[in-house]
Amino acid sequence: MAWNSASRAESGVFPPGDMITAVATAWGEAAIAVVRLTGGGSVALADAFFRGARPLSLEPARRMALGYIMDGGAVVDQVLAVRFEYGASYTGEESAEIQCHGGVYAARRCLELFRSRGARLALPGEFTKRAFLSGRIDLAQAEAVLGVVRARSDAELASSGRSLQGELSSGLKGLSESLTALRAEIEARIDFPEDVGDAEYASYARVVSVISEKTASLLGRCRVGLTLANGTRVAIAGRPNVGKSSLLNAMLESDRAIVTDIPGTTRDTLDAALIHRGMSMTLVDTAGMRDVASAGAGMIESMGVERSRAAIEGADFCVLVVDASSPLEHEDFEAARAASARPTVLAMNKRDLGIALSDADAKKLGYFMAVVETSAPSGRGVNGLKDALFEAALGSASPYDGMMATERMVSALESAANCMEEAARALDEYRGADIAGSLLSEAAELIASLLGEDASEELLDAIFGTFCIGK
Ligand SMILES: Nc1nc2c(ncn2[C@@H]2O[C@H](COP(=O)(O)OP(=O)(O)O)[C@@H](O)[C@H]2O)c(=O)[nH]1
Ligand SMILES: [Mg+2]
Repeated sequence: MAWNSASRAESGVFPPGDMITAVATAWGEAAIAVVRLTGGGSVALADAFFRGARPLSLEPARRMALGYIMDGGAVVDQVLAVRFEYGASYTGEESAEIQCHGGVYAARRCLELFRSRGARLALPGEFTKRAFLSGRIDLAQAEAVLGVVRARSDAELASSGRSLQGELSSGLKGLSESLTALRAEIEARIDFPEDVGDAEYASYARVVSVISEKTASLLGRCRVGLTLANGTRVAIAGRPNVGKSSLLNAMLESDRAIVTDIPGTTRDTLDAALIHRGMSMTLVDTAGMRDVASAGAGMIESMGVERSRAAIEGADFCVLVVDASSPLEHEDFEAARAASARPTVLAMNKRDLGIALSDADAKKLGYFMAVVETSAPSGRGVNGLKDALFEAALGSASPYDGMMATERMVSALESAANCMEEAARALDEYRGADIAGSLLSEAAELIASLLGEDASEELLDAIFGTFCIGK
């Protein structure tokens, strides 16, 4: 079944009495726990258990009232309760929220009382889904809610905040309106092909290129938001003893990995999280590429080498570490070959011990996005290495330009951009306004889908199913 704003409004969204409830705060010991209740009849239901100076239904909306949750004659907890009116709540429905004392038990009892009188336990993301279905927020904003919940840095929070406040939505709406207007103009002329001359084609093409540019800029900002949300995975590769684990520790500013001068110390991969300039990275220390056959390595070590390869393949980027103070060895080339599976930054480590490697040597190893000189124990060059990785992931974009977006949004925007490009080509080649018109209409539909217009139940379930219960 498909939803759109018209059918939502006509159907009144939900049958009265479809009330859902959940504990909205994390389970565990805490100062307070919030129980949420939404749907027609929520306030009357809360009133069945709330005892304050007056019933909650007689309290002004959105004002906290002190009272008790009662189970028959017994006090469950002293609470603060608040009611929200239809059209002025998170979900858009009549709602109530109860703040119990923290810990799990009081909130759970309150939840059970609500369930005993007809509210059912909310599904993951169901409150936000209702906010979407009641037309309070669009799909781009709903997905941004999840971004806010999961944010790990200021930049991520800011990018989610921008999408939540509707910056992405209004960009998308603008694109969709321009596309629809242009398509209408083109289609109005299709029945009179003799009226569509060079001048018309050229003017349509100009409009398409303006819309394309706006799409590209929005897409760029969404890619930044997506990269921020996903974080980036960086494998640290190189032959044994070049200082991979030391570099990882220096980047983290903590002794996470074991460092020794015995080659082959790191035998398994190790993941560590780092946030640099608002972007979260997962650094993966690897065992080091060793020529397993000739080095007479044991079985554990050769498994480590296999895992290193897998770690590189599972990463977005690679740091190839070499010992800058000694000539390249066979195993450096081995490691460089493995690293070349991903865009790579070269770290010329042990710079403090002198420099034995030339630019020509570096070139022999392959192509690198950047070359950085480091000496891990002193931390020299380590910030430059982080910057190089940051730029590899985000290019010249500022993380503070990002707008929270999901994989689905970015790929739909990419497809829309492709449609526009093809439409522009069709117009350039005078291949017929009808082709351009239908490509533009496809682009408009893709963009509208991001706002959730005519979204299928399956898509909504897939999106909201990733939320937590109570959100
Ligand atoms: N002088 C110097 N020693 C380093 C540097 N980086 C690592 N080392 C030393 O090199 C040895 C091997 O380092 P480690 O990080 O375990 O290398 P891995 O096998 O590549 O992980 C240790 O003794 C480190 O202290 C560096 O930049 N300068
Ligand atoms: Mg190591």
